[in-house]
Amino acid sequence: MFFAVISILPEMFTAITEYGVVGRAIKREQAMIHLINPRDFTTDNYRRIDERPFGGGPGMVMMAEPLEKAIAHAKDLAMQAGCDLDKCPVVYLSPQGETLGETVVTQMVAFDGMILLCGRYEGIDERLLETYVDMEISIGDYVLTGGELPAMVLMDSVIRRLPAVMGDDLSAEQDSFVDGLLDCPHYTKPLEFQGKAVPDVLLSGHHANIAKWRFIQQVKRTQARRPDLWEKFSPNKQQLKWLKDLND
Ligand code: 4G4
Repeated sequence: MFFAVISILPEMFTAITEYGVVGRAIKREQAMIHLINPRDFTTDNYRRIDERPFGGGPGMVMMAEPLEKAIAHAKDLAMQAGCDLDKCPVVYLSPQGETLGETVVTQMVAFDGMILLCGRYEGIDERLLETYVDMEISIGDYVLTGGELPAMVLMDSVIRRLPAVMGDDLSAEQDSFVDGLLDCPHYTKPLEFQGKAVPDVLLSGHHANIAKWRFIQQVKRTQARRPDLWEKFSPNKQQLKWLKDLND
């Protein structure tokens, strides 16, 4: 999967490109992240990318022209990487966007790639956004100093869902939210910690009972913590049977 990130602080992205599962995916070329600094597309001696807002008021606004050139460069790179531009949307990370959830992430896993536009200051000139932005995404209802952290959150959530990255072992699909429920609890060594034992069923080696127990734990947690998710949950055949046993 292809990513081009347009940001005036490209160094921030080492947080994901050099570490952990995403860092490994990049080394293996399962995901590629191109960093594009709009400052490199300025023409003035000061390399200005921001200006005072028309109409006055506090703060600065990112100017359209360097960003337009940065987007054109990102699209060139996407095509060189073999992307169909219709499957490589320009995504703007902003507090005004659609909230990111596992449903949006699942849609994005099907793209060839994405061009992520990171705003700073008070945001970006509206005319650039109207012309070039295909999707506007928020990672939640809070304000940050820039779109860089949201862009990293988005890339992490998409890259960890690529089948090759998780070794095709379905562990990403079994996670919290992907199947519409919260995750079950997990246990490992030692057998006893702070006087607390590991639930017996997990030591039984009975795989069907373990699967059922984990599902029931997911249900109980979701009902207690996220009634909104429980309301929307639609069980498959097996899960329906387990729920019946629970209520009998
Ligand atoms: C666009 C407009 C995203 C981008 C204004 C970005 C929170 C999120 C930014 C701004 C962001 C989010 C500076 C307010 C950058 N903050 N919730 N900040 N601001 O996804």
